Amino acid sequence: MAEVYDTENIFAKILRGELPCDKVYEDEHVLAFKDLYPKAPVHVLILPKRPYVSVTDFSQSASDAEIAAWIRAAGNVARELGVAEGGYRVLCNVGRDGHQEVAHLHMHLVGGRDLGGMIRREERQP
Ligand code: DGP
Repeated sequence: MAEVYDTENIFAKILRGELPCDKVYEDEHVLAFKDLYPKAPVHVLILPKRPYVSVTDFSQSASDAEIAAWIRAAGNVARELGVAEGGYRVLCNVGRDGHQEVAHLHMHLVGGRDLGGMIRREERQP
């Protein structure tokens, strides 16, 4: 089933120019801007401009050009912001278990410090 896109989500408003953002990259298919609540010295959100909820519908419905632009944008942002050499992390939160807060697909690109291990281990029962 196709995911229902809420046109009033906060990133839709940013993409329409109704709310401001601190833009770091833009092309025909992609907009990237700084996360308002950064978790590291570099924390950028990279969005396709068209309305996709998550990787799930993007991977099914986006054009090859959109998919290529999105991942190329990540590399461009990493190089531009100086984290390509030291390393960084890209991730997408999806849905409930992924704790996705904003229902417009976005890739987080974080870096500028040692990011530690990837995911907290599940607490073991005694
Ligand atoms: P996620 O859990 O993957 O949906 O993360 C959403 C991120 O969006 C979170 O790191 C905080 C960020 N964020 C929320 N509202 C705004 C906003 O209005 N502007 C910007 N730049 N970032 C926002």
